[in-house]
Amino acid sequence: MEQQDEVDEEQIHEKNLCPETSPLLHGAMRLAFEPFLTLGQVEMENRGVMEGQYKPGECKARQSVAVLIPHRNREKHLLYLLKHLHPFLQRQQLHYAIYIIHQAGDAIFNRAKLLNVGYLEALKDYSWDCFIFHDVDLVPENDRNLYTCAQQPKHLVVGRNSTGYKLRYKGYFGGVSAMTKEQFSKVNGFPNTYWGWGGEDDDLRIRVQLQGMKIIRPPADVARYTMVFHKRDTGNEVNKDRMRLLGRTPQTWRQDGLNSCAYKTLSVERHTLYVNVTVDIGTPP
Ligand code: UD2
Ligand code: MN
Repeated sequence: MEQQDEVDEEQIHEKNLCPETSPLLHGAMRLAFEPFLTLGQVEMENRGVMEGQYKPGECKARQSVAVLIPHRNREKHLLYLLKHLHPFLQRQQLHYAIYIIHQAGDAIFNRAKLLNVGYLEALKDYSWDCFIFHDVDLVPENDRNLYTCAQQPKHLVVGRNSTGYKLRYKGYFGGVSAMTKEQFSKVNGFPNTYWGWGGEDDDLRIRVQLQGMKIIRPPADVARYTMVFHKRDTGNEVNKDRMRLLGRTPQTWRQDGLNSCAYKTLSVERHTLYVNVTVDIGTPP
């Protein structure tokens, strides 16, 4: 394994860096959600992807990006996302991998903690430059919305179909966001203590602001998503404690985050189109 990596690195070294703007981009595209789509079909359409990972053949990618998707019981959404995201990322000429972080059991859901686990587990495979924290049900509509990291944390969802493509509120940082390895470790990642729906995205924004960083966004006409319709899941009830927790973030962020993320990895399955990490993240105290 080790040796194989070295050979690959050498071959890449001889390639030129990919252009700043990929010549493969299409811009805005119509998305189709075919009811009879299968995983096998999506695999056939993405022959360059192995164990969830892809490197452009034609040039050396400018960034290595891990896409982290928290997941439980949304198989259809996952299939649609894989269908659209793989070609989208390939048109951006990125070296990338897709990680699904699957919460085991049916206790209350914890999106933020799953994303911390994804970050820690993905770094065991490769020293990724950039992490994309990605809802399973959001499909990007325009490939000029680059899944790369910048000098500042980046929020990629300005608008989506269900909210008239308007930013929901000024500090909104939910849905899909991009942070470098350094930016995310500087804020100690997400909190682990938000169980159920809501608040965890605002907590991450507060962490970012406490470090003097500023959230940037692509232009509104580019940062557009379709959210596949869904109702609130059972096991992800509104977190009634979220406002209280958010008030305490300046006091808690140092103790609650990457450095306190305790979990048990139950399995790591390397499927063709994604790495599936099944994890026991426990239950609220
Ligand atoms: C919003 C945010 C989301 C998050 C959430 C509050 C947008 C577009 N998204 O999403 O980022 O901040 O509010 O927690 O504003 N999930 C599962 N199975 C479950 C429950 C959740 O896979 O049973 C995952 C899945 O990736 C989903 C994400 O968690 O997309 C967020 O949950 P949601 O889609 O139910 O919440 P939503 O759309 O209000
Ligand atoms: Mn959703």
